Amino acid sequence: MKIKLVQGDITKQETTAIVNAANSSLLGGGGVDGAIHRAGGPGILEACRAIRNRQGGCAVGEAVITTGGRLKARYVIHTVGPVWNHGRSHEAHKLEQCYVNSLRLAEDHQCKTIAFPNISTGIYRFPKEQAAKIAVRAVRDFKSTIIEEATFVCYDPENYALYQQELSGTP
Ligand code: AR6
Repeated sequence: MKIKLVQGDITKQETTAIVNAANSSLLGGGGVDGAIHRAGGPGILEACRAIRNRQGGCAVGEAVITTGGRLKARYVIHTVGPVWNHGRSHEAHKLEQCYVNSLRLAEDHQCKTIAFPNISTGIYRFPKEQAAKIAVRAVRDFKSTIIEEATFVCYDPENYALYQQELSGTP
């Protein structure tokens, strides 16, 4: 799996799937979640509500998949990152699970390309450097015969610089 890094807005990505940093309610919110629902239109929320009715939301570290609505991406994979609690609540493992479970869902749906935001590093306050290390390791270690390319989409320059550093290290 090739790994790419870009700085920008994930809603503009032309990958088969984009990942959303959602919350357990799946009903939308601020940050990248708000941006994805705004850009993708009401079809995404409608699909999220159907999932809620079926399974009652989404647990931390888990992921669900919906239409991409009006986005260029065919799918949105909604994953719920951990709220940073000073490392006391297995946040590192939960964050890793977000990446792994999103990649598994992408494979189940035959996605060739996927784009990730920097899950949990906004409103959920996960330390950015540690989050970047976890994200890069989880994606590098994931061996796929279906997904050809994973893109990290960094919105803020601080995350972009951290990912540049992390990705320039030995694979
Ligand atoms: N494209 C890519 N990345 C973005 C964009 C965008 N358009 N907008 C923000 N980011 P956050 P969290 C980056 O707060 O910390 C929501 O209310 C941002 O710079 O969106 O996982 C949910 O509903 C940051 O690096 O997600 C949850 O309640 C990263 O996305 C809660 O926030 C994640 O920041 C989830 O918090």
